[in-house]
Amino acid sequence: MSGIPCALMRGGTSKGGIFLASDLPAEPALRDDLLLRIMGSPDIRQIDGLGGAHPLTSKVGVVSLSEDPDADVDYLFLQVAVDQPVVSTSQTCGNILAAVAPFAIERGLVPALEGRTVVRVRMVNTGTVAALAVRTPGREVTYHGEAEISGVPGTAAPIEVALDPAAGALLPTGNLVDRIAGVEATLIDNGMASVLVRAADLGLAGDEAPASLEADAEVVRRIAEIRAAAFPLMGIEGTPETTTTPKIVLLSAAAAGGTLRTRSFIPFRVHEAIGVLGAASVAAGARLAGTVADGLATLPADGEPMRIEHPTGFLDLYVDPHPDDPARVGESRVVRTARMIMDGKVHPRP
Ligand code: NQM
Repeated sequence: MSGIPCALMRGGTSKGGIFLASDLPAEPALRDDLLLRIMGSPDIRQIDGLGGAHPLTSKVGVVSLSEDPDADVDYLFLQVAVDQPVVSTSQTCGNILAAVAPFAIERGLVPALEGRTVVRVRMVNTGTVAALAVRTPGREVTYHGEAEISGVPGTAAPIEVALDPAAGALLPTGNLVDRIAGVEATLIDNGMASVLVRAADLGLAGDEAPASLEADAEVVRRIAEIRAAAFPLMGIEGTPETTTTPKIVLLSAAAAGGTLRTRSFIPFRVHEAIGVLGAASVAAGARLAGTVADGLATLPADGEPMRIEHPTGFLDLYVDPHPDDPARVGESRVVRTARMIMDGKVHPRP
């Protein structure tokens, strides 16, 4: 039994297998076939693999040294579908990104400095770069610390994440609001292709539990209609069946002192929290006057973070206004935590 070197890590509110690219086949079809067998897909319980039977725990990060002078490492994100034989590269993941930085240090791709080590990561899926500051006392990664993030029990070492603005158009249709599938929507991409819709426009309060939204056949049907209408307008490659974008995010006024309250369809299951880049895209929508968030969002005072409320708490992040263009936004900054859960060898299903 030889097995494949693999770290099982939590990154933010997600979990997945993190691999060195050199430990996986270079050919995408062979790599994807192997990852399906490693994660235990397709199977709603993923009983025969590493996957946790939910999209948030069926994720893979592939890491290698970068040739980009602006980055230390390249990070390819792969979403392994739970119940379909599908592996998608159509999005990146800002939560798993938080695991990639300590992994790169642990594997010796980036030398640890005394105290704090910044890892510059090129997100291969989107072409944008993020800088992550990892605590490295004694030149070793520590996962222990005082940072708390909603959706994860306990505390851990903070990882400060600074995300460049998305490389492509923030508003793919050029409009602040489009009318699609009979509803007003803001199609926006600040790192995650997202469709912002007012919960009230679908007859919802916006405080519904993820399971109750998933169980509501009419809501599920409307979300699918909205996604199908948005898909061709957002310049997303592939087909709605084999991609995981756009995400549909329902907005309502904040209920706990934040900027906005959200419920995110990613795109079939409802997120228990919210994705990092998903939140950055919502926050960008809140920053621009005239989007569907206008009138619902309560913007923070200068210097304060935007607080995106979600089903298990909130995600605080800074999305700077653009210095000279009111139709764009600047850098996004957020604190995440990560943990090495297991580092060893995984034995794929034959
Ligand atoms: O938006 C879930 C997650 C994500 C994505 C998803 C993410 C992000 O929470 O940056 O992190 O939207 O599929 O892992």
